Amino acid sequence: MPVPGSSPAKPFTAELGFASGSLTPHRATFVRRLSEMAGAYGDAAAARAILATGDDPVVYAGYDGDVPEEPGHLLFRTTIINPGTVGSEFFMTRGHHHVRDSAEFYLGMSGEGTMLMESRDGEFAAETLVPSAVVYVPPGWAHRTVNTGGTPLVFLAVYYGDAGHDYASVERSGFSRRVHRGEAGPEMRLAASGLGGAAG
Ligand code: M6P
Ligand code: ZN
Repeated sequence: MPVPGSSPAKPFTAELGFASGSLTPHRATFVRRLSEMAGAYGDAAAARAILATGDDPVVYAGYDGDVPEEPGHLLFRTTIINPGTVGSEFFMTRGHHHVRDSAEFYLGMSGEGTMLMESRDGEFAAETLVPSAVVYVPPGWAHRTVNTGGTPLVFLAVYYGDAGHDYASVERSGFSRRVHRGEAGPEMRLAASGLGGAAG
């Protein structure tokens, strides 16, 4: 049954490039550079130092499936997070809540990473995102994805057409944990402040 108000859409098939993150066909592409999210990183001086060199690295980019952003549809988007760090903190997405609390799932396609998730009452969870892993984000959990490897982290995300992105709460207080490059590998550290309150 068609959902009232939704635009008519015909069945179609899209093709995923598991290594590149390409999506064919796609409705749009997006690119997120460091200058657009420098405040997300714990080490603000390290972010400023990178930008001061005149470099503005692409932290992540992706492709949107050709689906309307309307109730009843499922949006799907690939994301490619480049390898890298700001100070010792790994490259990551801005992270968001959905405007309308609703679930999402991620399929790992290439590379290795960690998904940080935090509920509205401050409960924290982390899941490993690797090829073939399907990570479920329940309604009401903010989510951020971190590339902990040395190659691009590529994944597919599927979410409701009317989920919406709410970045404000994450920008205000961040997540309670950050993922850093440690001597023996990735390390999860308590952030100075987070959605769940002060920690550390
Ligand atoms: C995934 C999905 C998208 C999201 C993207 C980048 O593909 O969760 O909805 O936009 O990651 O994350 P962010 O919007 O937090 O920068
Ligand atoms: Zn989401």
